[in-house]
Amino acid sequence: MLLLQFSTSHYCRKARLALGYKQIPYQVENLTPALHILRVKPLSGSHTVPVLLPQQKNCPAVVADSTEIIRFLEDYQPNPPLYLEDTWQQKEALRLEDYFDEFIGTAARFVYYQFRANEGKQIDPSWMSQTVIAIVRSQYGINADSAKIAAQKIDEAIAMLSEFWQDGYLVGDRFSVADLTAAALLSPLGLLPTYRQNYPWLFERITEIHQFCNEPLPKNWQAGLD
Ligand SMILES: N[C@@H](CCC(=O)N[C@@H](CS)C(=O)NCC(=O)O)C(=O)O
Repeated sequence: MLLLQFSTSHYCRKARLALGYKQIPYQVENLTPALHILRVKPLSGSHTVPVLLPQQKNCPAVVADSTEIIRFLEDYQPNPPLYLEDTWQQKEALRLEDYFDEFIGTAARFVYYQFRANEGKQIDPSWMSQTVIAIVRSQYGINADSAKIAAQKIDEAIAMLSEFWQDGYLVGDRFSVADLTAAALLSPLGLLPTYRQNYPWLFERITEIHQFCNEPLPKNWQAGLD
């Protein structure tokens, strides 16, 4: 299998966590933001990564979008499962996956890039990195005001997670697509000292999930503790 990705994208991390959890061998092709469209658009008709090319008999040639990738992987290799057997619980897990995809992953992007352009500039002050950050901020309309609204959404998600994650799972009594999605899409916040200091349990859980999904933690993960 070949995963087309941006190495730093948290939605691509979500796909890698699923591949790693199921211990499916895969390779990655790292794309350059903006130029990625030339590679991705003809394949999926869309402009986003991740895109998975299963390269297997009796499989679709292209699976685009992290949610569709997990749906495909669950069918391709059901064990260990990311979906839940109980119909109500499974519906709830998919609802939470969608909530984290649509509201929290996008909010984390705002908070993260606002930080990287300001207090977190020293993490990588290079021209290359700051140019990518400037392009992303302009593409999504990230500024102090929009980042503040995003931070409120993140606070709500963390309040919800504090009820379930301190000693359990988001749905039912085992790990599911909901926990995986929350871990992937909140992982960019691990670089922000305020979140690391205020919610140590959150990052312990994200770390644990990376370990059993066989996925390295984000680069500079330690910088959040400095
Ligand atoms: N709903 C999509 C979201 C993916 C997404 O937003 N990917 C971003 C990177 S984090 C992207 O490809 N941005 C480039 C673009 O929009 O042109 C998924 O879950 O795969």
